[in-house]
Amino acid sequence: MNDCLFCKIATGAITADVLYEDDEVLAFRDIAPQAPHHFLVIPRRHLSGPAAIGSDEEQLFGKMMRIGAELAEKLGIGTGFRVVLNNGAEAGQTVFHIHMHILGGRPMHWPPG
Ligand code: D5M
Repeated sequence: MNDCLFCKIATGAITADVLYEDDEVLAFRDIAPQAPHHFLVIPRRHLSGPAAIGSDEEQLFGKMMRIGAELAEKLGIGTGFRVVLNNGAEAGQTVFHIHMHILGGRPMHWPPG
């Protein structure tokens, strides 16, 4: 998708503070962190959001979760981190390329806002 911000990050057209990358998945620090550690895990391939996950993406989504958890461990927040996926504007999604938020390094509260 030509106008997708995270597709541009995935191709390197826009720079990001990349924590992990391979041929399918990329993880980078969120530009507006909501916790001491806040990064995003995305697939390189464009997918609009969680509701667009089909059976073809099940393995990829599991991989995104594994990479997020491994990075959390590496950053020292492996015992306490939050995973957030927003689906749709009503839920607070602002970038319509699926991304898994991983946040940690401070106490988390429930319910989330
Ligand atoms: O979250 C979208 C997230 O994307 C939000 O936390 C800011 C982050 N963001 C936006 N632009 C950038 C760039 N250029 N680098 C890193 N992070 C970015 P949502 O769930 O859609 O509300």
